[in-house]
Amino acid sequence: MTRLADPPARTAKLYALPFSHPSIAARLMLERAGIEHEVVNLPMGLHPLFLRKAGFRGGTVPALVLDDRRIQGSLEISRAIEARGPRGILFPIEPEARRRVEGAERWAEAELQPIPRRLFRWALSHDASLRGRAARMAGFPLPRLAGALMKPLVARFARVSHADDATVKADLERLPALLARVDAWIADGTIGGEAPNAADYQIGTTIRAMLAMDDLRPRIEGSPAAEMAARIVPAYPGRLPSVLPTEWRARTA
Ligand SMILES: N[C@@H](CCC(=O)N[C@@H](CS)C(=O)NCC(=O)O)C(=O)O
Repeated sequence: MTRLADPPARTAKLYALPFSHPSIAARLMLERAGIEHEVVNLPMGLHPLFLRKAGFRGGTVPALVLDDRRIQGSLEISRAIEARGPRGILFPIEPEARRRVEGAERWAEAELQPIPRRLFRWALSHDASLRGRAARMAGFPLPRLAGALMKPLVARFARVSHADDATVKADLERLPALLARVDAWIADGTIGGEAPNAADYQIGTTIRAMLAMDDLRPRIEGSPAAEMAARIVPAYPGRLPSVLPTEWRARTA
């Protein structure tokens, strides 16, 4: 009997935003696992509409179509890639080591990942010229007009991520303790090893996003976390100029 050839594996499709650190994490994990993929960069601000149209339930990137399944969220994506194999590509095979990497990844997604997003959204909601620049970088025609139209959208996104003065100030207060935790994981080998794991991608891309922000970089550069992040993402797409009031910035020093 003639055996039908396996159908060709379909190219995975990653829906992303160019400056989105979890989107960059998802792309790097696909590359690490050698999964052929296409990246679809969505227009910032309108991305939830495009995601719904593409059949996703939620409105956030990264969102991935892999083997005809829709997977949304960086934690779900790392697990789907690991499950597809090769085994051990993103999580250690040894159970205790895996538990530590999962814990670090989960913590980083919940505690660390929102910090650069919140600062970026706070900045966008306070600075019209930045909105214009972001619109231009996102490829909108007529960036000044797009920047103006973005104002209500930015206000909405700032609200959902609690990008208000009190929360951004609290993030700045917490930053040294959060970074110390990352440095401790590098020291004990949970992350920062020769072969990056899922927590390296989650943490490294977030720290790299922070290093691209002029208000945060001075507090991070020179640390083991900064060195690890630069290895995970050698060049970050974009840079956020200093936006914080001077007296807030002093809190990170
Ligand atoms: N924590 C989730 C969510 C990621 C997330 O919030 N992504 C942002 C871009 S960095 C987004 O798409 N936000 C849209 C929204 O807040 O509606 C993950 O790791 O995938």
